[in-house]
Amino acid sequence: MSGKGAPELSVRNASDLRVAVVAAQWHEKVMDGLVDGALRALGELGIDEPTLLRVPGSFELPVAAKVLAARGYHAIVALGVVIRGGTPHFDYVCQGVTQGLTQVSVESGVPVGFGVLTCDTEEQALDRAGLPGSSEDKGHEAVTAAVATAATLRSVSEPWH
Ligand code: DLZ
Repeated sequence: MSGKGAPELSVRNASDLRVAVVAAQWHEKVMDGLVDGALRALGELGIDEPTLLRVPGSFELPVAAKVLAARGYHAIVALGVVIRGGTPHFDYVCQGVTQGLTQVSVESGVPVGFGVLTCDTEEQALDRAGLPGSSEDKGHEAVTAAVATAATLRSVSEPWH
């Protein structure tokens, strides 16, 4: 999948949103970049006190997102890195985390930003991690998408609340 065609999102009226970031711990250097990018994006949006939760691996992201959604957060951002190895484990973890996060988001109505890198090599992951020399900043992107969606959904629900 190419990153070409990504929109320039402008997010307004989001500084009072409660946002939680849940991050796996495999592949420390890549994760450091993703978490930094996510926190930087939140700071730029004026969201100064996000919750940051760490789980062991990407497979644990959906259950954590589900619990956070039930706690009343307006947006959740899931960060992880899965790198292909020589066994089918990669496919199971990728499928589990992708379907799990989709299910949490759709069933709870809480936007879940998908900041999970699924890469063939560590080099590909580093290139997307928002580190010096990276060409993409997926932690930052995932925050922007989740918060933009939460702000949009709030604007449509206001007349009824
Ligand atoms: C087991 C495993 C493997 C092989 N690879 C990764 C990975 O590349 N990235 C990641 O986030 N987690 C990995 N895990 C751990 C699983 O996500 C999960 O934590 C364990 O299977 C325990 O449930």
